Amino acid sequence: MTEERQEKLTAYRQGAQQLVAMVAGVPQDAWSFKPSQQDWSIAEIIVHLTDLEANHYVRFRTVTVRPGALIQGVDADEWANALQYSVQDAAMHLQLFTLLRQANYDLLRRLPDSVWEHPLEHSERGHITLEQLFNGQERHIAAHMEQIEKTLDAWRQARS
Ligand code: NI
Repeated sequence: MTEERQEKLTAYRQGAQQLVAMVAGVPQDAWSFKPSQQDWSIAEIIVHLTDLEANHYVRFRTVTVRPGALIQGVDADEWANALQYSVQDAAMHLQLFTLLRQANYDLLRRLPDSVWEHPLEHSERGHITLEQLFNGQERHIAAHMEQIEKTLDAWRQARS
């Protein structure tokens, strides 16, 4: 295992803890607040993160077992609307996210180097490796944690 990959795996695992810590500070009233009609609420962001983690639960396993597998991308807004993120139980999803990420981390940290090079065919990103797929998912949470901060700021301003 390269040092760089080890660091990314650690960051990936810590991402769940950071999200849980951040959300613990969000008042219950703020969870469903939408800064605008188009923006997601914090609850919807949590469901989105969980759906992507669940997708990657399957993707990481599929590509480990079957190199060259076809992986279907997710249109985030399409999923949010069709799956009614706004009425989903976000607190339950946060628990699910934490478990899925823990299970993914436990799988990934044991994979031999050769498996990290397994190719896959992503419907939007094209021909990539398992390592590139993981790197994308590791980075995904940061932008949404920033989005949660901004949404919370907007909620505070709307109340004052
Ligand atoms: Ni996203």
